[in-house]
Amino acid sequence: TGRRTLVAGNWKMNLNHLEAIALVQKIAFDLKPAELETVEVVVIPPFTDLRSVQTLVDGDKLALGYGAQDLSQHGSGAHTGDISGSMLAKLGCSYVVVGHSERRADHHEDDALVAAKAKAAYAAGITPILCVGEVEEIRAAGTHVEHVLGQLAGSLAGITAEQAATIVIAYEPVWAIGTGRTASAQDAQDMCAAVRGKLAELYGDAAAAGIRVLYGGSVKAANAGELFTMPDVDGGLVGGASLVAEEFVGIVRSGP
Ligand code: G2H
Repeated sequence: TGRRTLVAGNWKMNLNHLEAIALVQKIAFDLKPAELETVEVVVIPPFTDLRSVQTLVDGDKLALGYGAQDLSQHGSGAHTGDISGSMLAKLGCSYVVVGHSERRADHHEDDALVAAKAKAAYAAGITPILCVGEVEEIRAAGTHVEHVLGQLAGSLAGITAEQAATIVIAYEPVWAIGTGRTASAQDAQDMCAAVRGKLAELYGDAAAAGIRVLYGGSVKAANAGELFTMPDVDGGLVGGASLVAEEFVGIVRSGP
C-alpha cells in the first residue's frame, strides 16, 4: 500500500518513572535497526515520563518515536493543569493522541473539542493520532459505521487537506478496549476501509490513500499479525500489551 506500518504503545496512566525508563530501554534493546526501518514504533507515556524518554531517545539516537496522550486546545495562558502543544514539541514529541474514548468519556470531550485539539497539535508541529470508535450498544444497533464516520467528520472539522495528509486515525471500538475482546480482523478491516472512504470524500482519493488508519482494542502479539495483513489496517494503537516489552516487540514483529 506504500503506507508504513505504525505500532504505537499507549501506556495510559500506568508504570512508575523507573519502570517507564526500563521499558523504553528494553524495547530499544530488543528491536533490531532493520525492524525499526520497516515498522514505525512509537511509545506514548504519561506526561511525567516524557523528559526522560526524550533524554534516552536523543542520547542513544534511538529510532523510536514518542508522543503524548493529550494536549490542551489552547496555545498558552491561564489553563491550570493543562499541557500545551508547544510544551510537547519542546519535549520532542512527534505525536499526540486526541479523542481517545477514555478522554471522551472521563472528560466529556466532544468532536468539536477533539478537532480544536487536533488543530492545536498541528499549530505546534505535532501529528495527531485521532481516535474514533463506537460503544457496544451502537454496534448492536447496527449503526456503527455511520456513528464512527460522523465522529470522524466532526473531529476533523477545520483540519485542512494539507494537515490531514499527515494525520493518523485510530479506529478503537470501545467494547474491545482493555476487555480482551478484539474486533475480528474483518470487522477491523471493514471499519478502517469505511474510514478511508470518508477521508477520500473529505480530502480526495490521493490523500486518503496515504493516511494511516490504525486499529486499537486489545491488540496483542497473538492477534496483531492477522489484523496488520488486512489491506486498510496500517498498524495498531496498543494499550495493555504495550506495557510488557516482549508483547510489544512481538506486535512490532507482526508487521509486514
Ligand atoms: C485502546 C487500546 C489502546 P487496549 O484504548 O489505545 O487499549 O489495547 O488495552 O485495549
